[in-house]
Amino acid sequence: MTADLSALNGSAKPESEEQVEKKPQHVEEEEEDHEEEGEEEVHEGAGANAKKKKKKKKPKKKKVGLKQTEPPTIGITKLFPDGVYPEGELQEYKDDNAWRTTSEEKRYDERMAMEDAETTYADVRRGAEVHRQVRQYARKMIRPGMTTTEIADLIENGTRALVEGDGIEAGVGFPTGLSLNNCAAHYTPNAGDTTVLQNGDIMKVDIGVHVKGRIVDSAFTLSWNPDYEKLLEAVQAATNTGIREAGIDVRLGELAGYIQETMESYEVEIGGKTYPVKPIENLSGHSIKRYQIHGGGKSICLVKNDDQTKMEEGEYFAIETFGSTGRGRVVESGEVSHYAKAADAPHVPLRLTSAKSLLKTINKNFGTIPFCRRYLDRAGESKYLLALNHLVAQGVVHDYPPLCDARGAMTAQFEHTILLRPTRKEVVSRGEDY
Ligand code: HZT
Ligand code: MN
Ligand code: MN
Repeated sequence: MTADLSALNGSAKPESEEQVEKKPQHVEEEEEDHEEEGEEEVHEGAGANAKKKKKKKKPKKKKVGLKQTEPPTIGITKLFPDGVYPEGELQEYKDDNAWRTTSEEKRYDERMAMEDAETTYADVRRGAEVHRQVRQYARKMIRPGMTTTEIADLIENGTRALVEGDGIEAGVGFPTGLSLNNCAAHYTPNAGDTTVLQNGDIMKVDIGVHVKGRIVDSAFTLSWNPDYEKLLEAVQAATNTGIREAGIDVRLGELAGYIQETMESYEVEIGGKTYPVKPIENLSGHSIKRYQIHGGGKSICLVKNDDQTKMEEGEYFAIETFGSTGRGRVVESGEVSHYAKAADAPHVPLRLTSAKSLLKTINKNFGTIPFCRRYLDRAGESKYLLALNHLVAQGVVHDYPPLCDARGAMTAQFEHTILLRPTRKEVVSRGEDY
């Protein structure tokens, strides 16, 4: 496997000094008989003086900081009991926007945004920490010979445990994408799928986590064939270009050009044949709104275009790029697994009783969060396909078929969720792995 497995405890990479100070203190299993730091006692100390006389010696109650288990089972709120989750990587705005970081006005805007931070920044960071820990475990466990169903279960069970939810309040943010080889996106197994991961496969692992509708959308690619390493490198570099060049007032068409330039600066040799790396021209990154994976309607294409739309302060984006050794275009192909209730679902009177009933299940369990057939199965639904297809035909639910390049093409993807804060950009899902 080409991935770097050196990630330590699933925390964000400490980039800034502030972050180093905030490094999670609760992931190490430590017996604090001797608590000279007294860090855990903030709640009972009434200021600096109280802290000094740390005399009360606990009667033999050995305090144990919690450490994540394998498989991951401990909720993130238990690992960060103070409710302060690690910030993602911070990047300063560039060029015309360099002033924002120090601007008095923008610092004020940031404090104002922070007011509702308990709700926004904290929620998205909690989801991001779940994402880092789940994917770290996934990278460690996934190996050829496993079925895609086993892989999806491992990731989704981990997510549900760590995010402490399985529905609208918190849970899986969208079906786990496990697209293989020429397929770039939106494959996850349906019930009965016996697909086994092969040694020569290249798998896009796209994981979603949400806390109160704040979806963290981040993906990486795994392969066990050294021939694909350069392809992965090209696509990771292109995604990092997209992240670096993103910013307030940046035009989406220009941003696409930078992504394209990075991707096309690579060529790869696979099985003795050289291929240019092509950005997949009909896939894109996207803005994210609460409970809407593509809310806000902005798309970041992978090929330069004349879209003059600008990124704006406060917006969330999934920066994702896809590279291919094939045509660099995907078509819908294969059995559908992914669905989502339309955010702007028309209120149509449903003739079909089964469709009405299924829609109730969807409303109750997912709202507008994307789901897949496996999630309907575990919600207790069965023989729902006719009803589901009816909801799709009525425009109440959207389907998202697998998206695949030509046969024989190899595709890779990397993706992060970023937040355009007033003073700086936060790569919320960044970790030590990618
Ligand atoms: C749709 C359905 C899902 C959003 C991108 C994506 C996975 O291709 C505008 C631009 C999950 C996500 C989505 F179940 N899609 N990111 N991660 N897929 S998209 C899109 O439909 S809409 C890209
Ligand atoms: Mn994704
Ligand atoms: Mn996405």
